[in-house]
Amino acid sequence: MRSKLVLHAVDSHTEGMPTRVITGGIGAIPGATMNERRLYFREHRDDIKQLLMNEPRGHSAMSGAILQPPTRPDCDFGVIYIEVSGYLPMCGHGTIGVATVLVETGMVEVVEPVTTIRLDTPAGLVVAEVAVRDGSARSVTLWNVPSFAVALDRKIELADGRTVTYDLAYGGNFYAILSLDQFELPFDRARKDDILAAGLSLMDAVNAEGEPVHPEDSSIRGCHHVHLVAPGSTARHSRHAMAIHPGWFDRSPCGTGTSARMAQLYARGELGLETEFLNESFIGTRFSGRLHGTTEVGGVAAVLPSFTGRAWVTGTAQYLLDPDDPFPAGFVL
Ligand code: PYC
Repeated sequence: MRSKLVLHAVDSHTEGMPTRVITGGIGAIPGATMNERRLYFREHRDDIKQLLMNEPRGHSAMSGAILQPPTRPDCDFGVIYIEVSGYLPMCGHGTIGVATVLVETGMVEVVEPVTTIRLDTPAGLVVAEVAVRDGSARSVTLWNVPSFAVALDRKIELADGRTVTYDLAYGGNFYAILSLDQFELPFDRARKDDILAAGLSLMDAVNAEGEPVHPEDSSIRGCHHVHLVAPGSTARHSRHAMAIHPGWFDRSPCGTGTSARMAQLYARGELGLETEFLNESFIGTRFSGRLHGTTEVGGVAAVLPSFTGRAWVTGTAQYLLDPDDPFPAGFVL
């Protein structure tokens, strides 16, 4: 057995969505902030992301997180999020996976009933409160970055000539949010290809009209997630399909999407502070969310969200790269 590298991983899933947590083999990435490290890794080490996320080691909906030493003194660990599709500023299901792995491997001091872990993410500070019983992580509540609505009731024409109305909100990533009804599609996994195509057509149109840009950090930009709200959803219990660039669905209820959705509902006057919001994924798994207060981000009115979900460790691995491997960066079919 020969290998050019050895990448240590603990694999997990959060409410159905995988997070491959890279615990060793990469070292500290250059950069004074976690976002600088994200951008450095994207430019100089994308081969490693591709190797870990693409087939044959990953798949077209693969997701992961690279543990880093923090760049800020008030944090325990830093995190770079990786996906088949790129490098997210923040990922909710991924952070629940990270916090669970840190507790269950003993990489942090485990305190019962709650272990608090402060995480330095490219989008900012995220605090994880892990409910621990008998040494096992039972659930994770994340205090996410401030989230905000960018626009409500925007009309846009799609490539097929259809005009739809959507809201745009930020919860660590930008989300276009609209009802699935506007595409005359049922909330049915048997129609997943049509639902995905609908989401991607809106994503293309939104970005063609002008990428959304974070008011404090212009490197956080673009709409790569479309939140298609199922019929019958309310401001207290919502179901959705989350279409993600370049063409897959979140299996989890999407933590940054839950935060964006709560910010949108708050901006619409439909969800108050300290009110439980249940968000259900396309496969029926749930996060429970809550807004705790208001703030502002670069002059934009924002809310302070948290959400709770659970992850399970699924395995450990050392990923290798044989010097003769014909697919050193993997492939996507
Ligand atoms: O949970 O924030 C999330 C997320 C983003 C993309 C996939 N999951």
